[in-house]
Amino acid sequence: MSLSQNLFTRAKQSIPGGVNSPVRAFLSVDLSPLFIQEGRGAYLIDVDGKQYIDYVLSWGPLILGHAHPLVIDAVQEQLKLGTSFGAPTVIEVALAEKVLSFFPSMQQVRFVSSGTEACMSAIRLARGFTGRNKIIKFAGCYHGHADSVLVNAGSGGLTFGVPSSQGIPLQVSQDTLVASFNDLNAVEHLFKRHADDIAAIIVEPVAGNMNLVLPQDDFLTGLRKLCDEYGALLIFDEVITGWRVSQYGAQGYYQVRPDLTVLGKIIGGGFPAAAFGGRDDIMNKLAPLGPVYQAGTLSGNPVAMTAGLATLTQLDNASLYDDLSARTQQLVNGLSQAAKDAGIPFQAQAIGAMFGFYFTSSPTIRHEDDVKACDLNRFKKFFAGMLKEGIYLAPSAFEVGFMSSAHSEQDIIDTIQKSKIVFAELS
Ligand code: KE4
Repeated sequence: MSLSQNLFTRAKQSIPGGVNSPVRAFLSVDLSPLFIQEGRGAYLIDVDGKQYIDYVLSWGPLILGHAHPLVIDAVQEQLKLGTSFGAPTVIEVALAEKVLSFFPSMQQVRFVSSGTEACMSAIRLARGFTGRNKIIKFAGCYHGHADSVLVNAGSGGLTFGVPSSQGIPLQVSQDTLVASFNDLNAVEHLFKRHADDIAAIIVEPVAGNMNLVLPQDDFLTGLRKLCDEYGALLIFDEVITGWRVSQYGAQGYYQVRPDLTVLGKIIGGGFPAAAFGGRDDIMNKLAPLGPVYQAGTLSGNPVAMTAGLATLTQLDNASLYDDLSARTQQLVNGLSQAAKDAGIPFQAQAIGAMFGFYFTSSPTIRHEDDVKACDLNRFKKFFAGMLKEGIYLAPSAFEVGFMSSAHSEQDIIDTIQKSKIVFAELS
């Protein structure tokens, strides 16, 4: 038994499933999870001392890699001043200004402690602003685990084949309308049926919780037009895509302007932080100015704000994104060629510093059903083989991979080389 396996047995005595977030349990890949001792740049070191090239990066936040010295130094200085005050600080204002500088669609931003909290608050704000109740989401998209969006959810909800959680009152889920990603006709049909009661569409503009699914040419502009036509708000959940698909998120990459944006992961630089923001007329509805209540003990926590600001300060750099995109594309091209050489039906794609791969010969991945039709057993074997070779991928066929500026050219070459060994075992 490895130390990780022993620790997992111990963890299950005191924590449900031995984990504090379901996807970490490695259930969908039928393995025991690694317990991590340290993160260093592009690498994870587990409690048994084995090093892995990490393409999960804490599920996206660590675009600069683990323990970036500028982030660590800034946080250490802040810690000497205290950890939390429950009062305004200059650092949260500085981070707010920095966030707004990347997203011109946002005139104000409110910090919270998780993407779930940010999505939940953005939806409440949209309902308060419009006076309407219903929202439209997309099958396979994940917006955290608040009741109103844990319907046909992606990520863990999809990984475990339990698209809708128990414990959600029927009357809550009835206000959540679900369409298929990339299906504008389905969205228009919902608007025609519920015209004056749809408060908002919430969408991952690039889906990252049913594996990577890109918006097809007119999808995002079509959502914008429908929201304008029917008086609903367009909410872009950019918890993954913010500073990931480009330094200006998916809204910058596709040039589509949402009314509200949700941000998370990278914004906290590895600490618990998230945010939601948008136009003044919408944000001014929020307490203490307006009637939509939202609050949080650790919202704007100075340590998390410090880590976020230290991170975002490094991201105001076009050449960094050129390098990230090039490295991600190099990885995807290398994996695709290795699979082809081994005769394995395999597709892979990248956008910015995120990537997805699929065991299928179908060249198009347009929505959740296309991903579910892929060979999930082959994914499991590939995941296990790569882990054995020291490559740490997301332990689910419904998640994506992430690149950091700490990944070297040699790391990419090594990853591709090791994939050749694993693909050969699959053929
Ligand atoms: P958190 O509450 O986990 O901080 O954020 C929820 C969330 C909201 N929106 C999007 C697009 C997200 O991807 C997430 C969280 N992502 C998952 C995995 N893709 C986090 C990993 C986990 O659940 O453990």
